[in-house]
Amino acid sequence: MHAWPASEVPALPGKGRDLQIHDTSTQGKVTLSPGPVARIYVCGITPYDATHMGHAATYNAFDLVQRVWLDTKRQVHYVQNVTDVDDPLLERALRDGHDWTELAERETALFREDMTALRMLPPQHYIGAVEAIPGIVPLVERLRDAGAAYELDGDTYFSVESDPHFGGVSHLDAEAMRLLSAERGGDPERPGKKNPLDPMLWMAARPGEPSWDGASLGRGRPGWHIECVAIALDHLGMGFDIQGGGSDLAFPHHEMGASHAQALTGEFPMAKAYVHAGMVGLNGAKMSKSKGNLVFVSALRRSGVDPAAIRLALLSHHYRSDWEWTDQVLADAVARLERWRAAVSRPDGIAADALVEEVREALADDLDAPAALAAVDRWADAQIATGGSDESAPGLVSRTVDALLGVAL
Ligand code: 5CA
Ligand code: ZN
Repeated sequence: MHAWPASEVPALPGKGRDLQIHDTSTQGKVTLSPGPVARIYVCGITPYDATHMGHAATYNAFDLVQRVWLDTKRQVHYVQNVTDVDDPLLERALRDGHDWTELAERETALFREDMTALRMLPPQHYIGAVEAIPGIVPLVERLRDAGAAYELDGDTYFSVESDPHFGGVSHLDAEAMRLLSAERGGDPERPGKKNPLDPMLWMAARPGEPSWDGASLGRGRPGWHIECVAIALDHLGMGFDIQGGGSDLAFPHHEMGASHAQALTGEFPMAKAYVHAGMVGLNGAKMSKSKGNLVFVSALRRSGVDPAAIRLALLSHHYRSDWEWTDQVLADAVARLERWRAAVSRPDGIAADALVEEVREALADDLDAPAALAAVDRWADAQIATGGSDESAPGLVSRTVDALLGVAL
């Protein structure tokens, strides 16, 4: 699949610092020091509805990761998937009488537009589940042949007991795992499984559903976790720097994915850090396609909201916190954008070299975007109040805000 166009990232004077980031698996901050090419996998959308503020906030967090790494003069190898075949997509298409491929294509196209408008840097590899199937089948066969997977009435399940590190991403107890598994696509109640938590790797063809040639597995379609593992291993290999997504992916998705990859390769860990963004809510509940309490990026854009203001609204919350989308959040962002634009529009200004370092420091410390915004606010307020004599300052601030925060002033 094609991704979306990249906006230019201005080069800043000097060099940023290495990223320290909270890793769910070690339950603390880790300092990542990738080689010349940093490697990141971010779980993509299931394209059955438009991009909402929760999605946008999560992708914003991982866009900041890229920007911090680029500022350390590294290259970034970024991979993202599109879950373009899965239960929720098929269910929505059936409910609305749409063709599931058309639904997926339409919503993926809209996602690309939203990401472009928000200046999110694109992945180098943007891969759909359907196009990954030829790579998924042999992985499932290998797991089965190694005794890490088994068949149940034609379906193939992964055995969580085959990975000695299972549980090490999310650190949940058995009961919490069982509840979340039932809530998030698993089937802990199905009789005959070795362990109720075992997730499906390959689902045998069901009447009325799309299916693909699965070689010795029979016709069917892939499970959700193996999709991301196949794509990540194919394009990044083991031991990549970050696997990212919202906190609702820690279990079962990232836990199971890590176990699949570790059982397949005998190596540990799949990712050096598992990074999770908080959940954005609306009216007291997590914003979610299934609940329908949504604010769409595309709807705001259509109503004339500047995408830079949407981006500032996302940046005004720490990526790890859960927060609520409100009209006030957006109004504050619109006002901030106006203030910053007025500040960089003065012909001269207050020297900004220290500001560049403050923004760098804030982001390198677990992506503290609110601290970065506060630093720019201080500069902008002083600039509007008094101005200064440094002719290069407004341009430098503008480039800093663009390069590190993805906001075009
Ligand atoms: N296709 C899978 C990942 S492989 C999936 O979870 N798709 S999704 O469309 O449901 O979500 C895409 C991303 O947005 C995931 O990282 C998810 O954790 C994140 N996300 C979903 N809802 C919210 C929310 N309310 N707040 C923050 N992030 C969210
Ligand atoms: Zn995923």
